Amino acid sequence: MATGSAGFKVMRSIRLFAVCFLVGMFATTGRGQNNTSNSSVPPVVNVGALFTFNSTIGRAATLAIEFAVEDVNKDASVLSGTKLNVIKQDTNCSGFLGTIEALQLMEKDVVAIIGPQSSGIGHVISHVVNELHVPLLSFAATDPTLSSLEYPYFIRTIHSDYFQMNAIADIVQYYGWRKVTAIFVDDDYGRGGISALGDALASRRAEISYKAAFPPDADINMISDLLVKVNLMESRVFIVHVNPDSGLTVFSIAKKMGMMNSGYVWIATDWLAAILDSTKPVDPNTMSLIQGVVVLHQHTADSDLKTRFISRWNNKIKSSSTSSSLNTYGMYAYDSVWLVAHAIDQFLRQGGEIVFSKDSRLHDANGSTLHLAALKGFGGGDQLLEQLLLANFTGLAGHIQFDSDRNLIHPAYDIINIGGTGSRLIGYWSNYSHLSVVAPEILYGKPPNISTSSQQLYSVIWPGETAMKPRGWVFPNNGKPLRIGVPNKVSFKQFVSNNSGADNVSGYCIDVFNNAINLLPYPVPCSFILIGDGWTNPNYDELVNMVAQNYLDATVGDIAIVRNRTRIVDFTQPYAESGLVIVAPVKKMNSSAWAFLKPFTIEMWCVTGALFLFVGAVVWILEHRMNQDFRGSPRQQLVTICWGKHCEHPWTVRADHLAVCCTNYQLKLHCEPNINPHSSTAFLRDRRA
Ligand SMILES: *C1O[C@H](CO)[C@@H](O)[C@H](O)[C@H]1NC(C)=O
Ligand SMILES: *[C@@H]1O[C@H](CO)[C@@H](O)[C@H](O)[C@H]1NC(C)=O
Ligand SMILES: *[C@@H]1O[C@H](CO)[C@@H](O)[C@H](O)[C@H]1NC(C)=O
Ligand SMILES: *[C@@H]1O[C@H](CO)[C@@H](O)[C@H](O)[C@H]1NC(C)=O
Ligand SMILES: *[C@@H]1O[C@H](CO)[C@@H](O)[C@H](O)[C@H]1NC(C)=O
Ligand SMILES: *[C@@H]1O[C@H](CO)[C@@H](O)[C@H](O)[C@H]1NC(C)=O
Ligand SMILES: *[C@@H]1O[C@H](CO)[C@@H](O)[C@H](O)[C@H]1NC(C)=O
Ligand SMILES: *[C@@H]1O[C@H](CO)[C@@H](O)[C@H](O)[C@H]1NC(C)=O
Ligand SMILES: *[C@@H]1O[C@H](CO)[C@@H](O)[C@H](O)[C@H]1NC(C)=O
Ligand SMILES: *[C@@H]1O[C@H](CO)[C@@H](O)[C@H](O)[C@H]1NC(C)=O
Ligand SMILES: *[C@@H]1O[C@H](CO)[C@@H](O)[C@H](O)[C@H]1NC(C)=O
Ligand SMILES: *[C@@H]1O[C@H](CO)[C@@H](O)[C@H](O)[C@H]1NC(C)=O
Repeated sequence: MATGSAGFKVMRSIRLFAVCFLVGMFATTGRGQNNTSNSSVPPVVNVGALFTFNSTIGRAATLAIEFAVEDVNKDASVLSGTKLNVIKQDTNCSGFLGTIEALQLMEKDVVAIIGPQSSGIGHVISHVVNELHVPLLSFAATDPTLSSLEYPYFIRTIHSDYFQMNAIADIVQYYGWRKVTAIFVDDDYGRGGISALGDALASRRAEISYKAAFPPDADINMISDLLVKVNLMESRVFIVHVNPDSGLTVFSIAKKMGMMNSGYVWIATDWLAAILDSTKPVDPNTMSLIQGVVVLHQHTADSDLKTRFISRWNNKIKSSSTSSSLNTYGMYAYDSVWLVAHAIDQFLRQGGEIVFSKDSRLHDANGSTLHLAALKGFGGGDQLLEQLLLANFTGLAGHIQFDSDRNLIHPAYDIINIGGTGSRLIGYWSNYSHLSVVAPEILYGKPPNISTSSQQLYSVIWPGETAMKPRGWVFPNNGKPLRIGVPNKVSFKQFVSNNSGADNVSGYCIDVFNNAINLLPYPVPCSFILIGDGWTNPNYDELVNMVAQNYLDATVGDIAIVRNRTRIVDFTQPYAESGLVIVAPVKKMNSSAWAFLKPFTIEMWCVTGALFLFVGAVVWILEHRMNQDFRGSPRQQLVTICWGKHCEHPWTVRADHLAVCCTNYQLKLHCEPNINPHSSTAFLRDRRA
């Protein structure tokens, strides 16, 4: 049964329980059909439209759909001979009503439904349309979990929040934040979007550290309680993904709580852009709430069509006071009508017939008063769906075409920074090249470049009128300063000493500590607590124990790092290095003139002397037969052995001696008898020359 698992999804919404039962009844595999109509070119084609009229999105959609129907019926090339008739139903922001009204539309021979606006209703009636083969074209249900695999008759004519959340994750990554807090409305739209955000952040090694969800009908107290909780958390990057119709409440409460000041980062999804687009000029009170917020806005390419449409829209709303300004949802609603018109046109051209059949299993025989038998399936649903997915035309919001995953091609967002009474475009995000300051239409002509170095945004003025990028988080012990124990010493006050009050300590240790704290990229509030009575030095083991027992968060002082202390607390690197020291008893030594002999023992000196004579003897043996210098009386020869050749300048003689030993007779330092020692030059001469 197709709805076995799908029924489970519906159960998410308790309010829709009754509907869930009803949907279960449609679920069958085979259907008994009865053709009721068989005319090849019908004079009228009915299309349903399902949204909340009195909502930010709905007000724009109402007029956009009205314009679109007018244009389609005027255009002779599309649906010639057939009138497109849109039957609108108001879901009034209610999942229950929305579902009932969707069922009512099915009784009215609609070939497709434009809507629903709400992702929650989208989930429920997707089951119904799957059975009745009526395609749903939602221009506002952005929940990424409304996937085409589970709901083949659901087509999203707007970009899925999957892309928007990837855009936010790229912004978070661009600014180097690691943790964000998500504030969202706890319905299918909110949960689906935030779950996509979690996935997108995870792939960029960031995370949602806290998910703050509030129910769709939350009152001011609930939201302020939630923001109080959020404010105690570590992250200062808030992603707000709520409904346009209640979203500004979050900001007005945040502003009251001082959460729109410097240090905070607020990123809003396109709901805020829809509000700003819809109310022009924007109320200055609203603008004052959202200073410094970064907003995503569905990117729509500029075109003549768009320009003409906007001026037509503005002319229209001048004459009728109730309508809103055009927002992107209105553009997508307009394009959805055209999409349906093109598809029906193709469907009829290919010989398709608009035939409705009753589901034989929906008889009211067993006493039900729900008139379920009135629900009719569209016989040509498959072919129409096929035509819808083959769409290829340029609409108001850009090129309308679906990729193999049934997503609209070229998802892109404008990134806007609110400041003063207006907003500033700081860049674009596109699925193609991610963050960039160049419009996506230009980028599509170039090879995609998503390298980190190519990501670029213009500077942002953050909340609190600062251009400096907020750090994005605070010390988690928010508000409570760290308790730092300081020994109240009597001796060695240079290390630590109390000045006059308990909070005023000074000394070398405190200076080191303060400098280290200042090097941290975030402020850490500390309070110093003096330990000890000031009459005797405190017991440092007790001081260390206080940290271990969590009475203190840390302690600062001239505390020695010893083994049993390291077992219970962590120490910093020592700032006064004593090194590894071995203490040994000192032997008294009497100093004398012979102290210079101390380095070597007597035996060592003897060996050194013997070697001296031995080398001389070896040299004499080798030399005396051929070298004149080694001849003469025995006394002369003895001097030569011990001292080298007798010469006026003793240095040159020694050099001679060494040269002979080392260079195997090749070179000889020649001794000049009459040289002046200050300008002496030694000649190197090849002996054999
Ligand atoms: C439907 O149209 C076909 C021709 O296209 C015709 O043969 C058939 O009789 C029609 N059926 C009804 C019920 O009108
Ligand atoms: C279609 O319905 C009519 C009565 O409305 C009935 O006579 C006919 O047999 C049905 N045809 C089929 C194929 O069920
Ligand atoms: C319904 O009409 C279509 C053509 O319009 C035809 O192919 C189909 O067999 C008919 N179904 C029944 C049950 O008569
Ligand atoms: C639309 O809703 C607002 C509150 O959301 C309400 O004040 C207003 O009266 C409603 N307008 C209509 C026409 O129902
Ligand atoms: C929409 O719902 C609200 C309460 O949720 C109700 O006050 C209002 O009358 C409803 N509007 C319509 C047109 O049903
Ligand atoms: C109505 O009830 C009878 C017996 O209670 C059952 O056989 C029949 O299938 C039911 N019909 C429908 C449409 O549920
Ligand atoms: C879409 O239409 C354009 C011309 O308008 C054509 O060049 C392009 O190939 C079409 N794309 C597809 C996928 O059919
Ligand atoms: C988005 O980009 C990814 C990878 O770059 C690509 O696989 C996907 O098809 C794109 N989606 C759309 C809708 O363009
Ligand atoms: C992407 O952009 C960066 C910086 O603009 C550039 O250095 C790099 O070569 C580009 N890569 C490609 C593939 O174009
Ligand atoms: C701080 O030291 C001063 C003397 O320098 C002493 O009078 C005072 O009582 C000490 N304060 C504390 C809290 O021990
Ligand atoms: C701490 O004491 C010094 C002088 O001993 C004084 O200049 C300084 O203002 C004091 N600081 C605080 C915070 O009391
Ligand atoms: C560390 O050892 C000393 C002496 O052995 C002892 O007095 C002290 O209590 C011990 N300290 C800790 C924290 O165990």
